[in-house]
Amino acid sequence: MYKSVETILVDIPTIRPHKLSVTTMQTQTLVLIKIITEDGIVGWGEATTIGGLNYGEESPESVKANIDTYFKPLLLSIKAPLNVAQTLKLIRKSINGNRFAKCAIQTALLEIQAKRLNVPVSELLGGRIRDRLPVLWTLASGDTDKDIAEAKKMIELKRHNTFKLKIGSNPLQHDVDHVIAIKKALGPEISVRVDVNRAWSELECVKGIQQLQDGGIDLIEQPCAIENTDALARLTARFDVDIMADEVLTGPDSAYRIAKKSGADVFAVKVEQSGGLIEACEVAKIARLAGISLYGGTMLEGPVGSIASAHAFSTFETLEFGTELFGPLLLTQSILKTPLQYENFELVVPNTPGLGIEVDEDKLEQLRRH
Ligand code: MUC
Ligand code: MG
Repeated sequence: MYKSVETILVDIPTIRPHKLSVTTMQTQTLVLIKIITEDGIVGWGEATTIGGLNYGEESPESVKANIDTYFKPLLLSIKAPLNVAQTLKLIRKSINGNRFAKCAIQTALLEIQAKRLNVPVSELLGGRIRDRLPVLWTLASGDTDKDIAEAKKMIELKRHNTFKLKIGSNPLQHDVDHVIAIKKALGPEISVRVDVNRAWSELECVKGIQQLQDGGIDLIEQPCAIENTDALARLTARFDVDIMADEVLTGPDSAYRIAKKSGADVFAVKVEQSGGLIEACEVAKIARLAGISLYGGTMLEGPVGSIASAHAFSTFETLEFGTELFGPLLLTQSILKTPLQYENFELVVPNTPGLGIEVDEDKLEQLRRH
Protein backbone atom coordinates (compact mmCIF):
# COMPACT_ATOMS: atom_id res chain seq x y z
CA MET A 1 0.00 0.00 0.00
CA TYR A 2 2.51 2.65 1.17
CA LYS A 3 6.08 2.62 -0.09
CA SER A 4 7.52 5.43 2.02
CA VAL A 5 6.71 7.97 4.71
CA GLU A 6 9.18 10.81 5.12
CA THR A 7 9.27 13.74 7.57
CA ILE A 8 11.26 16.76 6.41
CA LEU A 9 12.20 19.76 8.59
CA VAL A 10 12.87 23.00 6.72
CA ASP A 11 14.11 26.16 8.51
CA ILE A 12 13.19 29.34 6.65
CA PRO A 13 13.91 32.89 7.94
CA THR A 14 10.85 35.14 8.26
CA ILE A 15 10.64 38.46 6.37
CA ARG A 16 10.84 40.30 9.72
CA PRO A 17 10.73 39.34 13.40
CA HIS A 18 7.18 38.14 14.22
CA LYS A 19 6.41 39.06 17.83
CA LEU A 20 3.77 37.09 19.75
CA SER A 21 3.11 37.04 23.51
CA VAL A 22 4.69 33.57 23.69
CA THR A 23 7.80 34.12 21.53
CA THR A 24 9.44 36.24 18.82
CA MET A 25 9.95 34.28 15.62
CA GLN A 26 12.91 34.99 13.32
CA THR A 27 12.65 31.65 11.54
CA GLN A 28 9.82 29.24 10.84
CA THR A 29 10.46 25.50 10.83
CA LEU A 30 8.19 23.79 8.33
CA VAL A 31 7.40 20.18 9.18
CA LEU A 32 6.51 18.43 5.93
CA ILE A 33 5.29 14.88 5.45
CA LYS A 34 5.63 13.08 2.14
CA ILE A 35 3.87 9.76 1.65
CA ILE A 36 4.33 7.67 -1.51
CA THR A 37 2.05 4.74 -2.33
CA GLU A 38 3.25 1.51 -3.89
CA ASP A 39 1.70 2.60 -7.19
CA GLY A 40 3.61 5.89 -7.07
CA ILE A 41 1.05 8.48 -5.92
CA VAL A 42 2.58 11.22 -3.74
CA GLY A 43 0.69 12.96 -0.93
CA TRP A 44 1.97 15.93 1.09
CA GLY A 45 1.01 17.12 4.55
CA GLU A 46 2.31 19.65 7.08
CA ALA A 47 2.63 19.67 10.88
CA THR A 48 4.30 23.04 11.43
CA THR A 49 3.99 24.78 14.79
CA ILE A 50 5.04 28.14 16.25
CA GLY A 51 8.27 28.68 18.22
CA GLY A 52 9.28 25.11 19.08
CA LEU A 53 7.27 24.31 22.21
CA ASN A 54 6.38 27.96 22.93
CA TYR A 55 2.90 27.68 21.42
CA GLY A 56 1.69 24.10 21.18
CA GLU A 57 2.34 20.72 22.75
CA GLU A 58 4.20 19.28 19.76
CA SER A 59 7.56 20.58 18.49
CA PRO A 60 8.98 20.07 14.99
CA GLU A 61 11.47 17.60 16.44
CA SER A 62 8.84 15.66 18.43
CA VAL A 63 6.57 15.44 15.39
CA LYS A 64 9.45 14.04 13.34
CA ALA A 65 10.47 11.56 16.06
CA ASN A 66 6.90 10.36 16.59
CA ILE A 67 6.14 10.00 12.91
CA ASP A 68 9.41 8.18 12.20
CA THR A 69 9.03 5.90 15.25
CA TYR A 70 5.28 5.22 15.41
CA PHE A 71 3.23 6.49 12.44
CA LYS A 72 5.60 5.36 9.72
CA PRO A 73 5.94 1.67 10.76
CA LEU A 74 2.17 1.53 11.29
CA LEU A 75 1.42 2.88 7.81
CA LEU A 76 4.05 0.66 6.19
CA SER A 77 2.58 -2.40 7.96
CA ILE A 78 -0.83 -2.00 6.25
CA LYS A 79 -1.19 -4.89 3.83
CA ALA A 80 -4.91 -4.89 2.94
CA PRO A 81 -6.27 -1.88 1.02
CA LEU A 82 -7.87 0.46 3.58
CA ASN A 83 -9.70 3.65 2.69
CA VAL A 84 -8.85 6.96 4.37
CA ALA A 85 -11.44 6.56 7.17
CA GLN A 86 -10.25 3.02 7.96
CA THR A 87 -6.61 4.14 7.98
CA LEU A 88 -7.40 7.05 10.31
CA LYS A 89 -9.31 4.72 12.62
CA LEU A 90 -6.29 2.42 12.78
CA ILE A 91 -4.04 5.39 13.61
CA ARG A 92 -6.42 6.63 16.34
CA LYS A 93 -6.53 3.13 17.87
CA SER A 94 -2.75 2.86 17.99
CA ILE A 95 -1.60 6.42 18.69
CA ASN A 96 -2.84 8.83 21.37
CA GLY A 97 -2.67 12.61 21.07
CA ASN A 98 -0.25 14.06 18.48
CA ARG A 99 -2.88 16.18 16.71
CA PHE A 100 -0.40 18.05 14.51
CA ALA A 101 1.27 14.85 13.31
CA LYS A 102 -2.15 13.25 12.75
CA CYS A 103 -3.27 16.27 10.72
CA ALA A 104 -0.19 16.07 8.49
CA ILE A 105 -0.66 12.36 7.88
CA GLN A 106 -4.39 12.80 7.20
CA THR A 107 -3.66 15.62 4.74
CA ALA A 108 -1.25 13.41 2.81
CA LEU A 109 -3.76 10.51 2.78
CA LEU A 110 -6.52 12.82 1.54
CA GLU A 111 -4.24 14.23 -1.14
CA ILE A 112 -3.40 10.70 -2.34
CA GLN A 113 -7.08 9.75 -2.50
CA ALA A 114 -8.03 13.03 -4.21
CA LYS A 115 -5.31 12.51 -6.84
CA ARG A 116 -6.51 8.94 -7.36
CA LEU A 117 -10.06 10.21 -7.95
CA ASN A 118 -8.82 13.21 -9.95
CA VAL A 119 -10.57 15.76 -7.73
CA PRO A 120 -9.43 18.60 -5.44
CA VAL A 121 -9.15 17.70 -1.72
CA SER A 122 -12.12 20.01 -1.00
CA GLU A 123 -14.37 17.54 -2.88
CA LEU A 124 -13.50 14.78 -0.39
CA LEU A 125 -14.64 17.09 2.43
CA GLY A 126 -18.10 17.54 0.95
CA GLY A 127 -17.28 20.07 -1.74
CA ARG A 128 -16.35 23.73 -1.74
CA ILE A 129 -18.76 26.62 -1.29
CA ARG A 130 -16.19 29.21 -2.44
CA ASP A 131 -13.04 29.36 -4.62
CA ARG A 132 -11.42 32.30 -2.82
CA LEU A 133 -10.85 33.10 0.82
CA PRO A 134 -10.29 36.55 2.37
CA VAL A 135 -6.90 36.66 4.08
CA LEU A 136 -5.92 39.15 6.77
CA TRP A 137 -2.37 40.13 7.76
CA THR A 138 -0.88 40.03 11.22
CA LEU A 139 1.02 43.13 12.29
CA ALA A 140 3.61 41.89 14.74
CA SER A 141 6.77 43.95 14.32
CA GLY A 142 6.24 45.25 17.87
CA ASP A 143 6.64 48.87 16.68
CA THR A 144 3.56 51.11 16.19
CA ASP A 145 4.91 53.24 13.32
CA LYS A 146 6.36 50.23 11.50
CA ASP A 147 3.02 48.40 11.86
CA ILE A 148 1.07 51.37 10.46
CA ALA A 149 3.43 51.66 7.48
CA GLU A 150 3.22 47.90 6.88
CA ALA A 151 -0.61 47.96 6.99
CA LYS A 152 -0.81 50.90 4.56
CA LYS A 153 1.54 49.12 2.16
CA MET A 154 -0.60 45.96 2.28
CA ILE A 155 -3.78 47.94 1.50
CA GLU A 156 -2.03 49.70 -1.40
CA LEU A 157 -0.82 46.36 -2.82
CA LYS A 158 -4.40 44.95 -2.48
CA ARG A 159 -2.92 42.10 -0.47
CA HIS A 160 -4.75 42.62 2.86
CA ASN A 161 -7.34 45.04 4.17
CA THR A 162 -7.98 43.48 7.57
CA PHE A 163 -5.34 43.35 10.30
CA LYS A 164 -4.71 41.37 13.44
CA LEU A 165 -2.36 42.72 16.08
CA LYS A 166 -0.39 40.40 18.32
CA ILE A 167 -0.39 41.78 21.84
CA GLY A 168 0.19 40.57 25.39
CA SER A 169 3.98 40.75 25.65
CA ASN A 170 4.06 44.36 26.95
CA PRO A 171 2.29 45.99 29.92
CA LEU A 172 -1.45 46.12 29.19
CA GLN A 173 -1.82 49.88 28.75
CA HIS A 174 1.15 50.04 26.40
CA ASP A 175 -0.43 47.33 24.21
CA VAL A 176 -3.89 48.91 24.26
CA ASP A 177 -2.48 52.33 23.28
CA HIS A 178 -0.49 50.68 20.45
CA VAL A 179 -3.66 49.04 19.08
CA ILE A 180 -5.80 52.18 19.33
CA ALA A 181 -3.10 54.26 17.60
CA ILE A 182 -3.03 51.79 14.69
CA LYS A 183 -6.83 51.67 14.46
CA LYS A 184 -6.97 55.51 14.39
CA ALA A 185 -4.31 55.69 11.67
CA LEU A 186 -6.11 53.13 9.47
CA GLY A 187 -9.60 54.59 9.91
CA PRO A 188 -13.12 53.20 10.42
CA GLU A 189 -13.26 51.22 7.15
CA ILE A 190 -10.39 48.90 8.09
CA SER A 191 -11.07 46.01 10.44
CA VAL A 192 -8.52 45.75 13.25
CA ARG A 193 -8.49 42.77 15.61
CA VAL A 194 -6.24 41.65 18.44
CA ASP A 195 -4.80 38.31 19.50
CA VAL A 196 -3.67 38.30 23.13
CA ASN A 197 -2.47 34.69 22.93
CA ARG A 198 -3.75 33.99 26.46
CA ALA A 199 -1.50 36.58 28.16
CA TRP A 200 -4.09 38.40 30.31
CA SER A 201 -5.71 37.51 33.63
CA GLU A 202 -9.49 37.86 33.76
CA LEU A 203 -9.18 41.25 35.50
CA GLU A 204 -6.76 42.49 32.85
CA CYS A 205 -9.16 41.23 30.19
CA VAL A 206 -11.99 43.31 31.63
CA LYS A 207 -9.81 46.41 31.69
CA GLY A 208 -8.23 45.86 28.27
CA ILE A 209 -11.25 44.65 26.32
CA GLN A 210 -13.41 47.58 27.49
CA GLN A 211 -10.91 50.04 26.02
CA LEU A 212 -10.46 48.03 22.83
CA GLN A 213 -14.23 47.81 22.36
CA ASP A 214 -14.54 51.59 22.88
CA GLY A 215 -11.70 52.12 20.39
CA GLY A 216 -13.55 50.28 17.58
CA ILE A 217 -11.65 46.97 17.60
CA ASP A 218 -13.71 44.19 15.97
CA LEU A 219 -12.51 40.96 17.51
CA ILE A 220 -10.64 39.82 20.64
CA GLU A 221 -8.83 36.50 20.21
CA GLN A 222 -7.94 34.14 23.08
CA PRO A 223 -7.40 36.84 25.71
CA CYS A 224 -7.01 34.51 28.71
CA ALA A 225 -5.52 31.15 29.71
CA ILE A 226 -6.48 27.96 27.86
CA GLU A 227 -7.70 26.31 31.09
CA ASN A 228 -9.89 29.26 32.01
CA THR A 229 -12.86 28.47 29.78
CA ASP A 230 -15.24 29.92 32.39
CA ALA A 231 -13.53 33.32 32.12
CA LEU A 232 -13.80 33.19 28.32
CA ALA A 233 -17.55 32.52 28.66
CA ARG A 234 -17.94 35.39 31.17
CA LEU A 235 -16.10 37.80 28.83
CA THR A 236 -18.28 36.64 25.92
CA ALA A 237 -21.42 37.43 27.92
CA ARG A 238 -20.07 40.72 29.26
CA PHE A 239 -18.85 42.47 26.10
CA ASP A 240 -20.53 43.45 22.81
CA VAL A 241 -17.26 43.07 20.90
CA ASP A 242 -16.86 39.51 19.60
CA ILE A 243 -14.64 37.19 21.63
CA MET A 244 -12.86 34.43 19.71
CA ALA A 245 -11.64 31.07 21.03
CA ASP A 246 -8.30 29.94 19.57
CA GLU A 247 -5.81 27.90 21.63
CA VAL A 248 -8.64 26.54 23.78
CA LEU A 249 -10.00 24.71 20.71
CA THR A 250 -8.19 21.39 20.48
CA GLY A 251 -10.65 19.52 18.28
CA PRO A 252 -14.33 18.62 18.11
CA ASP A 253 -14.59 17.58 21.80
CA SER A 254 -13.41 20.94 23.13
CA ALA A 255 -15.50 22.75 20.50
CA TYR A 256 -18.56 20.90 21.77
CA ARG A 257 -17.80 21.74 25.42
CA ILE A 258 -17.21 25.44 24.69
CA ALA A 259 -20.26 25.69 22.43
CA LYS A 260 -22.42 24.07 25.13
CA LYS A 261 -21.61 26.81 27.62
CA SER A 262 -21.76 29.67 25.07
CA GLY A 263 -18.05 30.09 25.70
CA ALA A 264 -17.16 32.25 22.67
CA ASP A 265 -18.76 34.31 19.86
CA VAL A 266 -16.33 33.05 17.22
CA PHE A 267 -14.20 29.94 16.69
CA ALA A 268 -10.73 30.19 15.12
CA VAL A 269 -10.69 26.83 13.36
CA LYS A 270 -7.24 25.41 12.72
CA VAL A 271 -6.71 22.14 10.92
CA GLU A 272 -3.70 21.13 13.02
CA GLN A 273 -5.22 22.10 16.37
CA SER A 274 -8.34 20.16 15.34
CA GLY A 275 -6.27 17.06 14.51
CA GLY A 276 -7.06 17.05 10.79
CA LEU A 277 -9.07 18.58 7.97
CA ILE A 278 -12.05 16.31 8.65
CA GLU A 279 -12.05 17.27 12.36
CA ALA A 280 -11.74 20.98 11.44
CA CYS A 281 -14.94 20.58 9.41
CA GLU A 282 -16.54 18.95 12.47
CA VAL A 283 -15.51 21.92 14.63
CA ALA A 284 -17.11 24.21 12.04
CA LYS A 285 -20.30 22.14 12.08
CA ILE A 286 -20.51 22.34 15.89
CA ALA A 287 -20.04 26.13 15.68
CA ARG A 288 -22.81 26.43 13.10
CA LEU A 289 -25.22 24.37 15.19
CA ALA A 290 -24.43 26.53 18.23
CA GLY A 291 -24.73 29.87 16.40
CA ILE A 292 -21.00 30.59 16.73
CA SER A 293 -19.29 32.48 13.88
CA LEU A 294 -16.27 31.13 12.02
CA TYR A 295 -12.74 32.22 11.24
CA GLY A 296 -10.08 30.20 9.44
CA GLY A 297 -6.94 30.17 11.60
CA THR A 298 -3.30 29.27 10.98
CA MET A 299 -0.32 27.79 12.80
CA LEU A 300 1.79 29.89 10.40
CA GLU A 301 2.23 26.90 8.15
CA GLY A 302 3.99 27.14 4.81
CA PRO A 303 2.16 26.55 1.53
CA VAL A 304 1.28 22.87 2.09
CA GLY A 305 -0.55 23.36 5.40
CA SER A 306 -2.01 26.68 4.30
CA ILE A 307 -3.54 25.27 1.15
CA ALA A 308 -4.76 22.18 3.02
CA SER A 309 -6.49 24.56 5.44
CA ALA A 310 -7.91 26.49 2.47
CA HIS A 311 -9.49 23.31 1.08
CA ALA A 312 -11.19 22.70 4.45
CA PHE A 313 -12.29 26.33 4.94
CA SER A 314 -13.65 26.49 1.38
CA THR A 315 -16.32 23.98 2.43
CA PHE A 316 -17.59 25.93 5.48
CA GLU A 317 -21.17 27.08 5.09
CA THR A 318 -20.22 30.50 6.52
CA LEU A 319 -16.88 32.16 7.19
CA GLU A 320 -17.93 35.43 8.79
CA PHE A 321 -14.48 36.60 9.87
CA GLY A 322 -12.44 35.38 6.87
CA THR A 323 -9.07 33.68 7.30
CA GLU A 324 -5.45 34.33 8.24
CA LEU A 325 -3.83 31.96 5.75
CA PHE A 326 -0.86 34.27 5.14
CA GLY A 327 1.85 31.91 6.50
CA PRO A 328 3.71 31.50 3.19
CA LEU A 329 3.92 35.30 2.83
CA LEU A 330 5.84 35.53 6.10
CA LEU A 331 8.65 33.37 4.68
CA THR A 332 11.67 34.58 2.70
CA GLN A 333 11.73 31.45 0.51
CA SER A 334 9.11 29.56 -1.47
CA ILE A 335 9.13 25.76 -1.61
CA LEU A 336 6.59 25.51 -4.45
CA LYS A 337 7.23 25.50 -8.20
CA THR A 338 4.41 28.05 -8.53
CA PRO A 339 3.66 30.10 -5.40
CA LEU A 340 0.13 30.24 -3.97
CA GLN A 341 -2.07 32.83 -5.64
CA TYR A 342 -2.85 35.81 -3.41
CA GLU A 343 -4.77 38.57 -5.20
CA ASN A 344 -7.38 41.19 -4.46
CA PHE A 345 -7.15 40.55 -0.68
CA GLU A 346 -7.87 36.83 -1.20
CA LEU A 347 -6.21 33.44 -1.55
CA VAL A 348 -7.30 31.33 -4.52
CA VAL A 349 -8.17 27.71 -3.66
CA PRO A 350 -6.73 25.52 -6.45
CA ASN A 351 -9.15 23.44 -8.49
CA THR A 352 -6.69 20.82 -9.73
CA PRO A 353 -6.44 17.26 -8.30
CA GLY A 354 -5.16 16.81 -4.72
CA LEU A 355 -4.00 19.92 -2.88
CA GLY A 356 -3.37 21.56 -6.25
CA ILE A 357 0.24 22.55 -5.57
CA GLU A 358 3.63 21.32 -6.79
CA VAL A 359 6.42 21.11 -4.23
CA ASP A 360 9.85 22.12 -5.59
CA GLU A 361 11.85 19.14 -4.36
CA ASP A 362 15.21 20.55 -5.49
CA LYS A 363 14.57 23.64 -3.39
CA LEU A 364 13.51 21.47 -0.48
CA GLU A 365 16.71 19.45 -0.76
CA GLN A 366 18.75 22.67 -0.49
CA LEU A 367 16.78 24.00 2.49
CA ARG A 368 16.06 20.89 4.55
CA ARG A 369 17.68 20.21 7.92
CA HIS A 370 20.22 17.36 7.72
C1 MUC B 1 -2.41 32.47 16.57
O1 MUC B 1 -2.47 32.38 17.78
O2 MUC B 1 -3.43 32.81 16.01
C2 MUC B 1 -1.81 33.16 13.70
C3 MUC B 1 -1.41 34.31 13.13
C4 MUC B 1 -0.23 34.71 13.73
O3 MUC B 1 0.43 35.71 13.50
O4 MUC B 1 0.07 33.81 14.69
C5 MUC B 1 -0.79 32.73 14.61
C6 MUC B 1 -1.14 32.10 15.89
MG1 MG C 1 -4.49 33.07 17.91
